[in-house]
Amino acid sequence: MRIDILSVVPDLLHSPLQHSIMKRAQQKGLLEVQVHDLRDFGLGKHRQIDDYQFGGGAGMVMMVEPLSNCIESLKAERTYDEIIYMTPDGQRLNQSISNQLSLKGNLMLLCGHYKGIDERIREHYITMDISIGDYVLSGGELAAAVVVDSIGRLLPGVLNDETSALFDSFQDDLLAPPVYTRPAKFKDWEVPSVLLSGHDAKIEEWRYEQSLKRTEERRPDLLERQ
Ligand code: 6GU
Repeated sequence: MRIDILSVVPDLLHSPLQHSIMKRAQQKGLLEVQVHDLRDFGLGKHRQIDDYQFGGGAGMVMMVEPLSNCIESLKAERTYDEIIYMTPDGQRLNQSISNQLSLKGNLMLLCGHYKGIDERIREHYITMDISIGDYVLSGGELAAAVVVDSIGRLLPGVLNDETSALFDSFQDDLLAPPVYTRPAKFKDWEVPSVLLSGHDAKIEEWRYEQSLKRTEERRPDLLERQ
């Protein structure tokens, strides 16, 4: 999968995608992420990319021309399955959306800033709008990093144990069960004995019960969805 990210603060995106699982995904050639600096498409001597909004009001708007030029230059190279605008007024990201996006070939993510982008870009290029939750971030970059991470780890071959994404919280609309590692006893805190029993079927049953209990207690809304 290839993901192109358009940003006015490309540095914000470099570090989050260069560690751990995202690093491995890229090293294995399963994921290619290219970050594009919108300033490179800015107009005039000052490489202008934003301007005052028509009709007045505080806050700058990202201009149509630099955005269009950047998007067109990428579209000339390949076909995009989705051109996604990262915005608080988008569809709220969930595991189901990440699963669907992980099946695509080429994605473009456009990070908004300031008051947003000229609406004509949304009308003519954007095929999907994503928000990562009901709060406002200074820009779409951190949200884009969240999207890339959640998609990247789902690509076949990225996780070491191919099955492990299947047991993630949310993958079946249940939260993940508690986990423990050595030692089996610390102070007088003991690991549930079933996990030490070696009885696979009992362990699986216990984990499922714990998932259900945890979901009922913490996120009953997930159970109502089923
Ligand atoms: Cl995608 N962008 C911004 N600026 N704020 C957000 C968001 C995105 N998702 C939640 N808050």
